[in-house]
Amino acid sequence: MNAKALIFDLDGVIVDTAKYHFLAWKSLADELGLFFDENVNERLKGVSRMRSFEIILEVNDASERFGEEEKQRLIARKNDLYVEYISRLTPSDVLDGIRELTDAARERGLKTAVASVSKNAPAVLSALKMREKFDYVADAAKVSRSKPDPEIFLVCAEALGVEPQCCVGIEDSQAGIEAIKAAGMRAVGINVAVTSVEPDIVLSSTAELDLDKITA
Ligand code: B16
Ligand code: MG
Repeated sequence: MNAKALIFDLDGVIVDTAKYHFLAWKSLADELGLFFDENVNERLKGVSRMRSFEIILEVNDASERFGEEEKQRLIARKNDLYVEYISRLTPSDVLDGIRELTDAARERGLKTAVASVSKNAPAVLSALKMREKFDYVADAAKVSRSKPDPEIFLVCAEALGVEPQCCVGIEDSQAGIEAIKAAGMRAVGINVAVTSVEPDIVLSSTAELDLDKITA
């Protein structure tokens, strides 16, 4: 493979914010008397805020329980809880191997981008002091389709000026792996609970990321 770019997911790859999304959804679900556990949470990874809430409602046969305005109010509450958690992030929360990988990529002339559908991504990257490590960060507000649609990965490739087949995408979610493969890129999966599409390279943690291995 002639790799020219690395495209990183944020939540669960650069930092373990996936656990904060879980805790925030869990509080909201408990308040509303809705069932929510780690298995349901797995389906929310890489999925937009509203779609995540709709999945929780579907699992509970409660899709019709709230009107549009009420749903907006409830997901805003979930986000307030999430923002409270991420306000405590510091540079020491960057997952093992990520800084080393971005440095090695830059040294070797590879471009780097972040493909996160989280509207909180800029705040998270700035708390981690990681924004300057990437050539491009996708704007979640301008991406109309959540993963597993390939849109966000294709937007990153285009912004970097690199053909999708020369990009390596790194993800922790099944929806994200599907999005990378649908974009025509090589997929590296970090601890992915695989249900359909297999990543090209399977790793159990970010500490195993190695530039030679993932671009070979
Ligand atoms: P927000 P990623 C995704 O980020 C998360 O995996 C997903 O759980 C979350 O619902 C989504 O961002 C939206 O996040 O509510 O902060 O806008 O994995 O694409 O980095
Ligand atoms: Mg993720």
